[in-house]
Amino acid sequence: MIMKYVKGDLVTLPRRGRAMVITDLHGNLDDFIKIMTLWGKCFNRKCHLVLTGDFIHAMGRENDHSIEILEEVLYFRNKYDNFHPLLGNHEWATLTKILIFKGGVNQNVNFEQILKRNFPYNWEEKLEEYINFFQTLPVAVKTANQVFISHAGPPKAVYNLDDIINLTKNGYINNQPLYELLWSRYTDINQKDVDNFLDKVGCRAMVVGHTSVNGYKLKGNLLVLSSSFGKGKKAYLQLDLQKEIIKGKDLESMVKYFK
Ligand SMILES: [Mn+2]
Repeated sequence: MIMKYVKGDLVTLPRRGRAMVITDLHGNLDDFIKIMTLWGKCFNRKCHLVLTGDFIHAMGRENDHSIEILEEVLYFRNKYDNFHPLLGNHEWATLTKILIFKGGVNQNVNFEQILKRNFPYNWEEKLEEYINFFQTLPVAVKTANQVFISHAGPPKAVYNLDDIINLTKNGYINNQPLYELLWSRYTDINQKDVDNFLDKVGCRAMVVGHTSVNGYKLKGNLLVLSSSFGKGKKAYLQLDLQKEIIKGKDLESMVKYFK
């Protein structure tokens, strides 16, 4: 495993090049292939690719390509130091074995069933392998131009960047800041909480997925993106790592749509 940019639970990106930020794939293989093709064209894979978690768990079993995506994500993470999958609440639920529902469907049961379908003889081993992999996933990215990227959030009880770097040291269960970083929705957070958090971690703007929007939604300094599973348009962020970012609005021109 190459961990050039990773310290504890945090990925730190330098003031150089670009980062593509992709949210919530939820087992959509067609979208994943589109993204990987796009990344291939982004300076020949020299751009950073950030997947902000929830690459697994679809609504129905027929179109759930979580396993195919997971195998690819594992492969690319081991091969490229600029490929950055992060932990989402669905990976968290799989590793903690805490039940999670989506569209009324028990996703843990669903995931076990697709594991059994793909690996009839060794599905339990594969599940352990995936759980071990999820435990290696960072929870956030901080860029040199002061952008914070995570699955959801921000969490309240975070006082400095070290709290993020050491976030999973307290375990995955009964860990309130981790829980909030993975589950808090922008609809339940006010702009003051976002700004307080950004202040503590030395950032100016924050990018999350987790809550479905029509492409993107900018709320103060918080940019919410839906790249695959969402409410219509599918958007990603083509983040210029050199540009000075002083507020959320500075990210807006870097939001791109999938054709
Ligand atoms: Mn989510």
